[in-house]
Amino acid sequence: MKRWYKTLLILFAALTMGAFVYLGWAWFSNERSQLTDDLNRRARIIAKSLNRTFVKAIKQEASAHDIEVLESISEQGRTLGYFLCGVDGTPVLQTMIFEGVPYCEIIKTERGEKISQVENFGFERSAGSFVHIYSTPLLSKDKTVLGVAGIVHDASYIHDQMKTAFLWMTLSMALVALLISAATYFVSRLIFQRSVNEFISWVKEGNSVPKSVMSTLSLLKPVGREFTRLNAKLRSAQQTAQEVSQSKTDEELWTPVKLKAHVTSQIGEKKLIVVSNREPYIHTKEKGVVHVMHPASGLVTALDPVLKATSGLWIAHGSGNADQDVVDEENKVWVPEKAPIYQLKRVWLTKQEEEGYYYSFSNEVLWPLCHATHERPTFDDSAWTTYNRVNQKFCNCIAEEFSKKDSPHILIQDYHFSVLPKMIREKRNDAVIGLFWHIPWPILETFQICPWKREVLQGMLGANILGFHLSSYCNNFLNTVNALLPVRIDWDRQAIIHEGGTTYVKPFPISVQPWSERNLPEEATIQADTESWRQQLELGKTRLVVSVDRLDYTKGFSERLDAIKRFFENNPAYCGKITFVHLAAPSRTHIPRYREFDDRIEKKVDDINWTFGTEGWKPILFLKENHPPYKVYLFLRMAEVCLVSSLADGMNLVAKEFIAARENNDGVLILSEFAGAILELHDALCVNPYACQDFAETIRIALEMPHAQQVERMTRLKKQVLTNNVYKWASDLLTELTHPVHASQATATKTNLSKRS
Ligand code: GDG
Repeated sequence: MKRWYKTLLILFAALTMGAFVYLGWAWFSNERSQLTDDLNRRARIIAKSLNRTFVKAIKQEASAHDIEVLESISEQGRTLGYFLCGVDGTPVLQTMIFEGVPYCEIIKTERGEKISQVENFGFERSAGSFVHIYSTPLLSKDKTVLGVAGIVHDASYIHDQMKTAFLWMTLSMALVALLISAATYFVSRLIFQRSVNEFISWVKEGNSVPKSVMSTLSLLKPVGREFTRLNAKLRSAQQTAQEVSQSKTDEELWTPVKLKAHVTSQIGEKKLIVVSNREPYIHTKEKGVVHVMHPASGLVTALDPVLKATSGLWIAHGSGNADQDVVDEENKVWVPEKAPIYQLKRVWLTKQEEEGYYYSFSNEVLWPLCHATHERPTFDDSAWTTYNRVNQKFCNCIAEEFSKKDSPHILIQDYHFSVLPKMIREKRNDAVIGLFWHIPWPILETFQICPWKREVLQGMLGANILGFHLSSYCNNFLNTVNALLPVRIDWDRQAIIHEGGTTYVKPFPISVQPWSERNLPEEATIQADTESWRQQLELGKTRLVVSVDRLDYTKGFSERLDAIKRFFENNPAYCGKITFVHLAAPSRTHIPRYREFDDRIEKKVDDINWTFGTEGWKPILFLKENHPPYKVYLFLRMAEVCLVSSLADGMNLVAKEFIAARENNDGVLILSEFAGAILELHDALCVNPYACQDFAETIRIALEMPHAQQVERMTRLKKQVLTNNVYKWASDLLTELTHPVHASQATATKTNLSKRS
């Protein structure tokens, strides 16, 4: 039932009650005033008819007959008597003892002066009975006040009648109130019962209480919310315990189960908040049906189990076209849908905010600046302003989650949020904040062209921990900060000591999730699908060289194509025998630079295919679309060689995914010396993508490498990748974040500050 309907019902009951009370009171007042009016009228008639006699009496000119007439009024019905007061307010003549006659008072103030006729009346208690008193000034012919005449009536019958009426009214109102309350109660019960039953059945089934049910029960909402939270925690703990007891994996190997157990022991009851631009679950709507999409991203893969283990909160930009439809009033949705364990809180951005913060400042300033691939950043003041505004928006959203008791633990992802750590620190000084930077950090000379370099650095220093993939990026960052800000660097501990505290800068090389965990089909199906793709793409018996990248200028597409062209020029015998397959995912197509880049690459591919292609053979298959992860896996398995030609790359996950996909431990990885992964993958063939001739020659060497050598190298590479997988990365990062040093530092700064204040 809608909330407004419930409110309306209660309002109706309250209004009806109010109306009854009002009507009862109006009737009561009306009765009373009618009876009073009767008495007033009667007293006025008597006073008028005796006026001459009263005047005579007050002037002490009354005859015995006059006195007799006056005294006889006490014998008439309810009239008890009269009184006369002089101009000084003292009684002159009276038929009954009547103490404290306030009705003579007016005369005192108007002594001897001319006034207009003023009546006075009221009820008094006299000698235990209830009387009505009417008084009126006695005037001479020239309107001079001579005194006051008063008529006294027995009013106890009014008192009795009103008492009885009041009793009846109270009784009947109590009855009406009882009836209305009973009716409201039964109607409410009737209406709410279904929702309560539904609520109870959700509780019994152990699921989270859905929004539809919650919204019908505003009174039970806090209970429902608390229940959902506890249930998620319980589910998470149950799942972890079950998985730990079932897992028989190698002690050395990091698995989601081991990560969960580790994180639980590290973080305990504390709530972990992860912040990223990209959300881990996207709700989309097609023909009115809502689907949940789990984006293929290393970051999501690594942090999803962490959130599941802690039953924490993930805050991200809500980008799906059905995202708004599924969230509650706090913009949160429980995920995963079938067995909710943690909450995803969505931040909504306007087109203008997305344009300035994401496309412009993040991807047209920080992305080219940090990759330093000779692409000039586009500095734009308004984009910087919007970037800050959006970071502040995320900060406010995070602050809504702070509990008074515990220091919040916040793990921020990537260059979209460089100024967020400082903003959070300003709101909550005891927060423990980590920022992981997924792209390289350039040398000082490159970074310092940024007009807002100090603001970016100061923003980042709000974090307790700054993570990069490589030590070299950490060193570049330390050098940059050292040169641009008034700080002290502790080079041994890789720490920056600044006015806000200490920020540690450490390397955490990211990695991949084993393919076996990604819901792959049976081996027979994989084989059949491989064959089907070969037929579909008319690959015949050609050998495959694969590349998988987002269509981004940093990935070295152009240089790779130059090397392929040179390879065919140098080795014409390979024509018709090798096919280079590019799985290219369109990326940031809203940015003109990216659209122009796409066009240039397509033209280059066309040129090579035109130059070397023959009837039935294309040297390059440029497959431009968002390929499903299973297809990526099939091609990484199908190919003999994988080409990664990044001009600059924080790590490069594709290189590691290729290694992880090699079922038979064969195949060759050609890896750019400018990809972060090169530091771990020593058995890859290293190339400088700018050196066209060497690159082309390396392709030939890879294609001609003896099988035994391939296996020897690939076995070592695989051990490296599987041991240092994405779960190890997440565990190292969280261990550092939850390290007691950071929590104690945060508390110490807080104590110092409060002492100062
Ligand atoms: C940033 C840093 C760092 C690619 N095409 C498709 C597809 N992919 C998947 C790959 C891989 C991921 O996207 C790309 O990861 P990379 O590491 O290669 O590159 P970036 O996107 O630039 O990532 C990078 C990374 O963050 C992690 O820190 O390594 O240096 O630049 O997983 O398989 N996936 C699907 N369809 C595609 O068409 N499903």
